[in-house]
Amino acid sequence: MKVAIVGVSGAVGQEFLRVLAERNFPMDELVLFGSARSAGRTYEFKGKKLVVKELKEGDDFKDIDIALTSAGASTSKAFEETITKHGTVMIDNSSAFRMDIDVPLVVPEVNPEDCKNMPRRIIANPNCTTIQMVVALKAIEKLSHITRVHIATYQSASGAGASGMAELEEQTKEVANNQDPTVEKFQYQLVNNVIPHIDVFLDNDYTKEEMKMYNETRKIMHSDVQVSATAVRVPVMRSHSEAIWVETEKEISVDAAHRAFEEAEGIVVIDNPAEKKYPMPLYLSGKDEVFVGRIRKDISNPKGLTFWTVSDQILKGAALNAVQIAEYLVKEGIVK
Ligand code: 2RA
Repeated sequence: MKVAIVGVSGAVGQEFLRVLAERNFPMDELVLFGSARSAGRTYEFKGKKLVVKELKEGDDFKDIDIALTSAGASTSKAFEETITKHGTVMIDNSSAFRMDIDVPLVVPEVNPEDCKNMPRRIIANPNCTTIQMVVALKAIEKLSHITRVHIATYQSASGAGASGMAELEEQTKEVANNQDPTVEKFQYQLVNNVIPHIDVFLDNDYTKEEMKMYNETRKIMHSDVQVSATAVRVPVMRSHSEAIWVETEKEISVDAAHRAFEEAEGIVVIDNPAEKKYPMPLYLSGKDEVFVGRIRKDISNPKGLTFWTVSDQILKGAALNAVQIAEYLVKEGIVK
């Protein structure tokens, strides 16, 4: 089994290295690809130094079984042919192919079987906010069909990559020293602020980020569920939080919801308000799971529930989900 990482120098690319090593992914060789700027850099993997090769058209992917790609949508589109033409399965973390009808969009806890139909040898990794949400929604859907979801996201700086995290760190120091904060990656100062604007605004006055949650959730869950999101950037380093309201066909009790979350794959419940126990990004970054708390009836809707989720955007929101897809492909013998 030969695996490639494309975009290894980025925040998600670096997390691919860590997750593959930590989960001891079964492979004989790992090849690293990056831009001309990254070519020649070395990264350690399981005690060996690997040199980054420049991603170029040609036959570099001839013997590669799985390529984990996270180098931006334009790069994924430009190199689709180069990566897949010899049969390599491209598990792509960018937004390039997510809504293509012939590309499965997969969260292993929710719709793993969709991996079995990949005519273009591409499997798309959903947007980070969608991944953590559908892991939680899956538990509720098993109890009763979800007809409507409202979400408010509290998205960390890591969603804007390593440079986003660096800018938050820089602003924190500058503001502490009464200096004008550096504002390049985000629309405004992020420290002591929240910004209700992630990606570009569309004609319906939702942002592209918010419409990803509508479109991707319906594709992954094979559902007509109605979804309305407000995506907000908050001064947190690397975990996204989400306040979620669901409406279901049948009324669901809080106890039933609690049990469903407790029993669900990939979820850890932290929910004891009396003891001030609820998920918080500061304490859960670097962990694999989706954390669920504040589970309660939606007092405005007899068929409504509301709850809070936290998950590491770079891990389950990107690198871990992609590696879990690769693990599924190997377990099912889809890639040998
Ligand atoms: C963000 N979900 O948080 C987007 C891209 N990772 O910025």
